Amino acid sequence: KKQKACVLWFTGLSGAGKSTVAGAVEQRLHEMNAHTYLLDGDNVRHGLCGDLGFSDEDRKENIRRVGEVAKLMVDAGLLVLTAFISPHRAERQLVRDLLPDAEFIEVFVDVPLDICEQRDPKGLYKKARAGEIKNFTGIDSVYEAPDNPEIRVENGDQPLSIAVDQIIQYLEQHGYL
Ligand code: GGZ
Repeated sequence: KKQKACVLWFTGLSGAGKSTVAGAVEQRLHEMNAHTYLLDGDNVRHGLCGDLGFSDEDRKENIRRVGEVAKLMVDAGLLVLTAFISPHRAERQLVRDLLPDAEFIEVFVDVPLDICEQRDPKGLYKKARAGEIKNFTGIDSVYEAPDNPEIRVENGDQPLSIAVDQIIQYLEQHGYL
């Protein structure tokens, strides 16, 4: 059976685990012989979006470019996973509008801010609180949670595998796999 191309658009706070969940989903998809590509800050913010920072305007352009690239990859038949904070509803909607309905799947990685801040894997929240980083999402820059995401996973205190199972199940039940 052939895979149906789509974008799994992960959104959530810094430290919510978007890249971790997306990476684990991708690994599971590979075991199922699916063809995928994971776009995240590591492979985008140095190259394609290397000229952009974290002002509202730059984030908007970041998300626009990622959306356009994801669309090209869907045209190429891939299951695309993207892991960006993408803090603004309006920009996520713009990406949604680039694609046919069934090809955009919004995945809200829902972790309360205080837990992200406790995790603080890169010490960025601490720097933001100290005023050393400006416009940090959740501190002095907005995060607008999705109202109606196709998938909402909790990645606070439950095992990663539960979130991964939930996403794989969604893809199977909706005929993507
Ligand atoms: C938010 C920032 C900032 C500011 C640097 N605000 O946890 P991380 O480190 O690895 O993920 C964050 C990443 C966010 O980049 P995105 O491309 O996902 O953002 S957006 O969708 O809003 O364009 C964080 C790091 O970059 N980082 N400065 N001010 N996150």
